[in-house]
Amino acid sequence: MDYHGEKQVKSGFVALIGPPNVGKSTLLNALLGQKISIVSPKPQTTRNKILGIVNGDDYQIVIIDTPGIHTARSPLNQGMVKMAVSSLADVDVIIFMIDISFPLPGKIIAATDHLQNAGKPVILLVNKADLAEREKLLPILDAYRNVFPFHAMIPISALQQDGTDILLKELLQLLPIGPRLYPEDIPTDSTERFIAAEIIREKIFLLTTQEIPYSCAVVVDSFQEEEKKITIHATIFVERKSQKGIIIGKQGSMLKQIGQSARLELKELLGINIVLKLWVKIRKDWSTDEFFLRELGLS
Ligand SMILES: Nc1nc2c(ncn2[C@@H]2O[C@H](COP(=O)(O)OP(=O)(O)OP(=O)(O)O)[C@@H](O)[C@H]2O)c(=O)[nH]1
Ligand SMILES: [Mg+2]
Repeated sequence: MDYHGEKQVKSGFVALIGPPNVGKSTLLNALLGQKISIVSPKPQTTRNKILGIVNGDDYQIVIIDTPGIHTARSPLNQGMVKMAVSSLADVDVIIFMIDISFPLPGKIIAATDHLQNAGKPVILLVNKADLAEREKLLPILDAYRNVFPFHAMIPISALQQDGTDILLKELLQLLPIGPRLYPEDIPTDSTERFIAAEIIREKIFLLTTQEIPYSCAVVVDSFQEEEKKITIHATIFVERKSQKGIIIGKQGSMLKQIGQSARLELKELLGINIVLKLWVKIRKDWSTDEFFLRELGLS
């Protein structure tokens, strides 16, 4: 207890960064024991910082999931990378995640500059260890040992929750002692509106191909809670007319599929019936429109 009577625990902020598609959001959800960050097999799924608050009896770890760091050209992607890098300034510990498709550090050398500049302890995670034989993992760790003085290097499987206990132990060693930073009963600071928009975006990532997921942004226009249901109106923004046709699909079939799977997941998540109304609008070149990107929290 401190003099305010608050229980002292291990508590602090941890940034989760790395290349796209390595499993950062999967890990955040695994540590939380519930899904708050969307996941897809396609790169650049996460666009914003997503905060997950992991509570234990004597710790509170606030983990910030971030967009994948890559060579970004478009304003949308540059905004995403900026968001990831900016998260490093305010944390106690950095987790740098790669997966086994990065056996050599060549592609991530540029990212180590950011780690160097941050001056924080960094834990390297080699994810998707379930896809590799044990003998393949040791040479990967050896190759990375030389590029940065990592505090620890841990092979894990975020999907199978293998190695996450070792990660937790390492994190607890590095975090300072203090009061909890957030109430114990909230897993995230994301609003239900934001999560609803994200889940719709995840279904677009899962159900469409090529450039379509990247040309879509989702905004929740209204979120009305009643006794027995929540009614959500949301707009899917696309950049061009042809994309609108694809999102709507033959006789509305694609939009129906997106709506149905988003609705089912939201019902499960929020524990209440969901009425979901989706609209598709063209907002020409929204991904280069600073004003709109700011509205999406991306600039
Ligand atoms: N086999 C295996 N697949 C995994 C593991 N962790 C994540 N995946 C898969 O990898 C893909 C990408 O996962 P995400 O969690 O979206 O990756 P991310 O790093 O957040 O990606 P961005 O948000 O695009 O940067 C998904 O298909 C996951 O199911 C793992 O430990 N093993
Ligand atoms: Mg992600």
